[in-house]
Amino acid sequence: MGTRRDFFRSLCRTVPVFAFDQFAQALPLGVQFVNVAREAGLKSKTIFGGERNNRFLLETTGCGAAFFDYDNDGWLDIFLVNGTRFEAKYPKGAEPTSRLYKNNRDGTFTDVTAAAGLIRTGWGQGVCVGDYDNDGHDDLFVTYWGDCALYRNNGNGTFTDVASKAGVTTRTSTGARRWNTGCAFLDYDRDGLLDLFVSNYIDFDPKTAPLPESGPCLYKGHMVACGPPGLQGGKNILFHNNGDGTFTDVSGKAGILKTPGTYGLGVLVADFDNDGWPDIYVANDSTSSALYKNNHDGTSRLSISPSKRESPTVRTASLRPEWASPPSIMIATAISIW
Ligand SMILES: [Ca+2]
Ligand SMILES: [Ca+2]
Ligand SMILES: [Ca+2]
Ligand SMILES: [Ca+2]
Repeated sequence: MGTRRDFFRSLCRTVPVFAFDQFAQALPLGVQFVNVAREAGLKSKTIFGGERNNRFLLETTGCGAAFFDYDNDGWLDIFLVNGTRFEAKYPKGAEPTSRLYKNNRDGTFTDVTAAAGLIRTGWGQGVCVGDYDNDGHDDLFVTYWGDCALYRNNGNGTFTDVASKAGVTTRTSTGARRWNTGCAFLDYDRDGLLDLFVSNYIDFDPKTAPLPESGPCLYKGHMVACGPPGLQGGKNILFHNNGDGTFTDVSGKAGILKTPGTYGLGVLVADFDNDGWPDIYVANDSTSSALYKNNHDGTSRLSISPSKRESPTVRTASLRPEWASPPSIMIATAISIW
């Protein structure tokens, strides 16, 4: 940590959650931001749900972004996740897609999405960056409602989605469609290979999801779809990197599933207790957040304990009092409701 690149990477991993000490170091008081997106060429429209009305909870979260140097030229490029709309019919070739912008080194960017092989339309959510195969080229994991994408960086300006082959689509055996949200690459067992954590909001099915007219939920006088309280919370996943291009779901033996179902959103990885092993923080909607302490115990080194849950409305880390000087956490939830 400490470099500008690390700082931006922390943003990419955890769209709604930032490590406050990183944030404070990088942005001194008095800094002023000017929106230069249009002048810089970042003109693609972010699409996520209905333009005038949102019927489903799924339409309310929006998308993440990543700053990373995909072509190793020393200049940060930008990947913007995009969503779609239930009701819209797009002409072929005009469907919304996530975007990769190459840094032109003059304050502007060029859209290289198609050339990079990153065209895909779906309900994209979050993105995290990591070189999971240690070839020197940063790869992308993009979460979706439905199958996630693991874009292997081919090192020549193109990417290939290898999620299926790698075993990280998060597709369920029951057919339930996970609403994957935040994600993070981390080497939880310190074997030199980046593992992958994916948070889940709920398993969402529009056929059974509450609608605004089904009541009785109101927001500022308007009928809105009820949730997430009352809905079955999702289960987070920890994937172990096998070192051969595949991953294994170790959520059960790692203790990840011991956490009651929650409405997981952003994910932050940091060594909260300064023991040299990365821990995992998940910002949950409407319930207390979860802090998974890495136990690095014994031969398996897989045991990670969920933090003790606190009162239902508290959105803070359940930091253990004996932990010395843990990094502070600032939470900015990405949820927007009408
Ligand atoms: Ca670059
Ligand atoms: Ca790589
Ligand atoms: Ca590992
Ligand atoms: Ca630790």
